[in-house]
Amino acid sequence: MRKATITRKTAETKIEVTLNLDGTGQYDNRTGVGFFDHMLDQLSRHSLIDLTIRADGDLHIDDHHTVEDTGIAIGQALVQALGDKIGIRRYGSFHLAMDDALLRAALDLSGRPYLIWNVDFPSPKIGTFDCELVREFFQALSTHGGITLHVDRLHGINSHHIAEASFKAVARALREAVEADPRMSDALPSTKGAL
Ligand SMILES: [Mn+2]
Repeated sequence: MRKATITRKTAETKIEVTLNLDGTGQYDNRTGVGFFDHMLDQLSRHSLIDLTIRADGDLHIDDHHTVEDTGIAIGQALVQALGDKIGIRRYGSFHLAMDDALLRAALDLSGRPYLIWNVDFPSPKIGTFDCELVREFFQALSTHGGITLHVDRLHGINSHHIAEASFKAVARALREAVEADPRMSDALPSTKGAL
């Protein structure tokens, strides 16, 4: 079973992530940051990766450590659940439209972290949530998940829609990349012999 649980504890946050790559998009995410929970729910729902997250972070400072460290823990859980990556599609991409927002995500589960983040927000905040933390989350996910990740905002005038469409676009791309490719059977999708 492609499942993993990661527990990560620092002086700033205590985070537990459980995920199942072969799930149905069931989620139970509680980080103490409402908008971020809403985004994590989208990530699960649209990737079909079951996701349970409990985060207890230093929110009296701000949301930064909690959001970043949750990204780290999800990335680590992905690596553990993917294991040897035998038989997966490896690549995924998606154009996601949400009202005014059009986001494109393209990713490679290459083991090589690389983030291209071409997403500007028209406002600095969504409610009390700092928009710049969306990039921090995906930077942490890319780095610790070993993911080459490109995200581009092609259109968008509403920050909530732009953020949400970015999570949904990455979710759909991730769904494709982690899936088993029936033509790949038990082969590794690389000519290098390792991913
Ligand atoms: Mn929403």
